[in-house]
Amino acid sequence: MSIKKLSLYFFIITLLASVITACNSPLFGLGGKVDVAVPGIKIETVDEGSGARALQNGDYVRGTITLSGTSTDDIAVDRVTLQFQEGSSTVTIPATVSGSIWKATINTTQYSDGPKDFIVTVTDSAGKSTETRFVIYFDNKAPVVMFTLIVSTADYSNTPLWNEITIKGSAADQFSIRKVRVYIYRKSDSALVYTSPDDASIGTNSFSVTLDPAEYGNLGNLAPEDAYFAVKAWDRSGNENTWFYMSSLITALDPRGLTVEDIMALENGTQSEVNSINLNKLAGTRRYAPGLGFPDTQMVYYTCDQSANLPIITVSNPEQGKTAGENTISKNAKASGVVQDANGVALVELQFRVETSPGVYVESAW
Ligand SMILES: [Ca+2]
Ligand SMILES: [Ca+2]
Repeated sequence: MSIKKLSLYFFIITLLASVITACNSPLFGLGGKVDVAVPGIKIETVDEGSGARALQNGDYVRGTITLSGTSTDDIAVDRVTLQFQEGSSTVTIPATVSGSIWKATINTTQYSDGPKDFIVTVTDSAGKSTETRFVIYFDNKAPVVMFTLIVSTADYSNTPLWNEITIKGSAADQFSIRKVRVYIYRKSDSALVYTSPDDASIGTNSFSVTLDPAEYGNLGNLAPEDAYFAVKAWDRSGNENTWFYMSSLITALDPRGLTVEDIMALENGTQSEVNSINLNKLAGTRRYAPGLGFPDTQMVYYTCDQSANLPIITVSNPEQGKTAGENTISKNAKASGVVQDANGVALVELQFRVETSPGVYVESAW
């Protein structure tokens, strides 16, 4: 064997040895598969305790939430973590990973309300990572609602209420209001007689409803009747107010009154006093819907009395040209008249009485 041939063999052996050594290098995964791809991560749903729904970027959430999504990798996902800023510190929440699904549960009440920029990071078994970001708002504060007006539209009185009534008010939230509903209950049995539409058609930040007696249960139609009024507002994350305010009770504390935003500032503690009213004074004016265990003094009710809204009947003299005092009536006499009512007339019935002999009367049927 020549020297040249020997050196060639040596070179081949060296190359084979280096290939065998390379099999133990980190470039090769178990079973010989190479981890070449970065892992994938998706955020998909949020569950606030009533079932998972698709998470939209910029969603509003409250209470304890479970965020969930999928993670993928060519070899194996090692971990998924979520992070957001709380003031100047970073909150890190590890997700549980099961197959391709990851889940993380967060009690949002432990953090401040506001927008949270989430970074979700997935790391694979080779240490490669990918992140995705989204924003959700934590909102655990209920909206503030105030009635500014409950009056009879015709005369702007609120005792008694009759005919068309106008109900106005305003609502506020540190983020935004989703809907407002006005309720009217009969006081005698707390039966709900009116609920405003559930489609925000009555407005949100300021609301206004005008109702005919038929729309509020014909309350006070036969005899004066009391009615409770209540109002509820929902914010975007679903918080509801448990009490509401009356502007008239607040102006009784200070004639300058408060806007619904002032009330919110006092309730949320961003202001301690507005127009000489602090939270303690304000809390004394809170009012509640019936059925929550509060006494009448902490509810809002007015008397409804439709007697100011009776039909107006005008009957003409049946014997034209003669006064009623003449006490005579011809064979062809006709009684006619006019009935007027602001809300329309449902039925007109007539009865007459004839004196057949002195002191003896015969009445017609109705
Ligand atoms: Ca990988
Ligand atoms: Ca809120």
